[in-house]
Amino acid sequence: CHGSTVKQQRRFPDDFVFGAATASYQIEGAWDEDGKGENIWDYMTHTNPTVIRDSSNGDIAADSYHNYKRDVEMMRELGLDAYRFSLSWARILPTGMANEINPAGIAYYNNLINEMLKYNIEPMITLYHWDLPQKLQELGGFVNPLFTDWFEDYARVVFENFGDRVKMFITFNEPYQICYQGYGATIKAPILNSTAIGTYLCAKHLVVAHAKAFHLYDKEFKPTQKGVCGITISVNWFDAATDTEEDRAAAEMKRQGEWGLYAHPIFSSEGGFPKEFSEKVAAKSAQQGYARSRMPEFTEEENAFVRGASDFFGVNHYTAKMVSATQYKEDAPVPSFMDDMDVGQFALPEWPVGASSWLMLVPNSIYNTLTHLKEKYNNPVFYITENGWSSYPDSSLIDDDRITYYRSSMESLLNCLDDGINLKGYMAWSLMDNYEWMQGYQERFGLYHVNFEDPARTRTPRKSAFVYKHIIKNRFVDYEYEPDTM
Ligand code: PNW
Repeated sequence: CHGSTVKQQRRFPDDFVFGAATASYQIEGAWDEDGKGENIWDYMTHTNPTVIRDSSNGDIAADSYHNYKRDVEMMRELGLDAYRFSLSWARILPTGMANEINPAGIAYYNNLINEMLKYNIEPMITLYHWDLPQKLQELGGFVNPLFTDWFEDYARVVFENFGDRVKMFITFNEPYQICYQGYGATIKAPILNSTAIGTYLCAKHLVVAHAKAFHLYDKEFKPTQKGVCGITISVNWFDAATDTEEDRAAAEMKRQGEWGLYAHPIFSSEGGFPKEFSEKVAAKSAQQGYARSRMPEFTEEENAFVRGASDFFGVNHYTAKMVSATQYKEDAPVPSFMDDMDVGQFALPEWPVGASSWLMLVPNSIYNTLTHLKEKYNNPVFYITENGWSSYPDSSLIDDDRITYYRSSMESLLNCLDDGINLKGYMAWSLMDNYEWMQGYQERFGLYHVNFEDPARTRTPRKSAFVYKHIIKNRFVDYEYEPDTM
């Protein structure tokens, strides 16, 4: 029974941070305006448009470059405490290198930040959400060990220009999606498909680059700017299909391969890549005739540098899968990341599916995830930095399926808080419809609908926007609430 007068409502504390998230390439547009350089998504979508489901690109996207005041107005309409957005590296540093700073790029983000601060909305900056300057990709991008220096130089420019007003920095968004999907496969730019090697080189360099930016902030900026710096990793919940030892080991292998590669070096007490996974890759590499493991190790010095290098653990969480040692295995090439991991996965039939084939609503999966991470990594500070539901382009503004998903997430968050998990905030993905990467404009995650046919890119709140607003304002989930403006 949901009778709000009968049932005692569980509440979110007043200082719990509710927000929404976006990413530069997905919303900004203005791809070559005012001195912006080309990035790997500009390059890929222009030279190879058919890799995108609807052959579209982010040239204009939601045109937030010209609509930032409306974006902030939406944040105010929702009553957001915070807004998480990412910086376009090539808008700030057109060639990727820090020798040449584009003043128009700095001005755009200053305008956005200042507009938010007028209304007490806390800015959270992601330095890297997948749009690498193309010039750096031509030098190898993340598989070049010098990447760690380029990223540190870029981070310095960011802290120097925005750190006086921005108190929360996230270095990277979703290393697995960058390293496996982008370098190891053809699911994200730069579609390098270097599955057995590129994935792991990227993993190591990304983690070291993160640590360099963290230490730079910690030593040179934090003492005066007093903010925090962390990383966001996508962590879905992977449960063993059965209670057998084989399936439990398979689930652990899946967790190590998908997010442990990035979380373990930073958040575990021993550091380095996860033990079982790296031993497995080393053994397979030897078998396959490689002179050394395809997965690089961390030196003692690197390990110490990376370990503990984060003020918080940002978690992007969407869904869950069951993992099996024997069933649902797809044929994987040898050698490959998938062959290294060597497990099968499936979804339960009762889980509702969104417009994205991978996205199922799995009750309490946030709680299961954070409980696991809390145990494993000694109770760090957590933020859920993304969580959301996709619908089809022609779906109604009355998005009851998205409301069901968000309410289910809220219950899971409250379970976390009840259990003493150190969870400080939650960002909905997304503030508005945007360019959904390889799916183009065919999957919509917005609390606000965006009309991509309309040159003005008009934004209209969905029903879920009103429900989220009500939750933020009242700090509990009211199942009786029906917006009267729809
Ligand atoms: C995230 N998964 O990617 C990205 O950070 C966003 O840019 C993107 O728009 C959003 O989620 C929706 O796709 C993910 O399978 C994609 O768990 C898939 C998964 C996780 C994150």
